Amino acid sequence: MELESLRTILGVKGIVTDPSLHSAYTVDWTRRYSGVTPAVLLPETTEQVSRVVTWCYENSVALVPQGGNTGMVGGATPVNGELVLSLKRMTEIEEVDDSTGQIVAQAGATLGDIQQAASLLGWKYGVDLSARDSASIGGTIATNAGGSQVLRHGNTREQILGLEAVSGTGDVIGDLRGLSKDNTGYHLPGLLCGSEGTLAVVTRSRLRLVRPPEEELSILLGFKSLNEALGIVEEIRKSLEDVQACEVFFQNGLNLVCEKFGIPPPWDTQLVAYLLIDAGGQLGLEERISKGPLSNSLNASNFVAYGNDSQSRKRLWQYRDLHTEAISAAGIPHKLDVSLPHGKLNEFCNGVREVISEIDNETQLFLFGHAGDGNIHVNILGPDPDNLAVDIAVLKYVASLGGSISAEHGVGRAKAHHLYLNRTATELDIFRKIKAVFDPAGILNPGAIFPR
Ligand code: 2HG
Ligand code: ZN
Repeated sequence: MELESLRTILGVKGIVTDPSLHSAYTVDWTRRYSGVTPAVLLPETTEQVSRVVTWCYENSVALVPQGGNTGMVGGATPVNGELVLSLKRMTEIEEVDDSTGQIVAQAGATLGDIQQAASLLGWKYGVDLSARDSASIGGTIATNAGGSQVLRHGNTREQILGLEAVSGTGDVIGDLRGLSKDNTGYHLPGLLCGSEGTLAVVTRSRLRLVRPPEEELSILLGFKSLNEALGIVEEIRKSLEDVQACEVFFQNGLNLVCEKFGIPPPWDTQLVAYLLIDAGGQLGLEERISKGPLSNSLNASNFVAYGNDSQSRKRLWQYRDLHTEAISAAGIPHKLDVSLPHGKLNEFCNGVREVISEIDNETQLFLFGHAGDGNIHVNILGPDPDNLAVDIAVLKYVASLGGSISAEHGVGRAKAHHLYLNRTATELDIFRKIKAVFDPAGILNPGAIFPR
């Protein structure tokens, strides 16, 4: 490939052609997807992104946009030798507007950078997830990332007030005015958010901030039965005041986390399920919570632990946050990020084990996730990476219960072949037509969302 023109656009520091320096960009976080690339492109400005994409459009060269490369569905992996367009050098936080509670940043700033910049001015960004220090804000927009506080603040899409992006023809589209009301036709930010780099490359965004709570409290609850734990989740969902996260994990995942990281378990007893509840609000949280839907469990249970300062909250959160790393250290898992409709979480968590063991009874199954959103991360160790029999059975089971086969991680390459389980042929056809309008040459992230 003739890369001289790209070198001219990006300068020597903006293009990496040495393959020995590519591994951080060509293997996804799970290690399940990998590829090769002729070059990693590292623009510093929207103008450079636009010139690069224009060149790719004119020369029919495919590229894979990439943020922090923390994705889990092969959505930013150059599996067919595409160029990698990394937004890593576009990290500027351009503005934090104290009067409106809005922040403007380039796509390569990390989620952690955004959170920190907001908090320095007394604001909070409403999205949080454990990869905060590596995940780029652009990547979270491209995947409409959810995380642990969706219950309170919604997904990434709900935070976006304006986007700037580069379409597949190299044109710069969108705006960052941040108008509270703007009904001038189709809502581009809503469409581009979650489009996984298949329609345009997000370069900058204006995001909504929220006021941080006066007080925060985490509560870990242990249960001897799954039904008991999940019963409370429905109660919590009904009375959302103060609750900002409601996470679930199980004994086998907790054991793995404690073993791998050498941390003591919360209690010596082997239980079944755990809920980690996070609340934030005006002072007096503990008293209000003790009178709410959790009151019975809090008063009656021996398995309750409180975290009311940052250190003790962190200690409780590590049991949940370290699941991904602990499982990854034990092998390369099949990861299925799914969501269930209200009232079906219990049935799914009880039934999925059987669905899997009917196909392969030597697997290890770890379930954990955002119970309050009905979002479970199904991690399966055992089957070969290319053996999809178990994956397909689980996804079909989810669809049969009315759930989504991709809750918050995106479709990427992992789920592209299974989208028909949730989308009609007509919808998929409309998707393809929309893609062709934004990306007529089909150069943006080919193979993601739409199978090649
Ligand atoms: C989380 O909730 C992430 O911790 C990762 O979405 C989930 O590792 C996973 O499957
Ligand atoms: Zn998650």
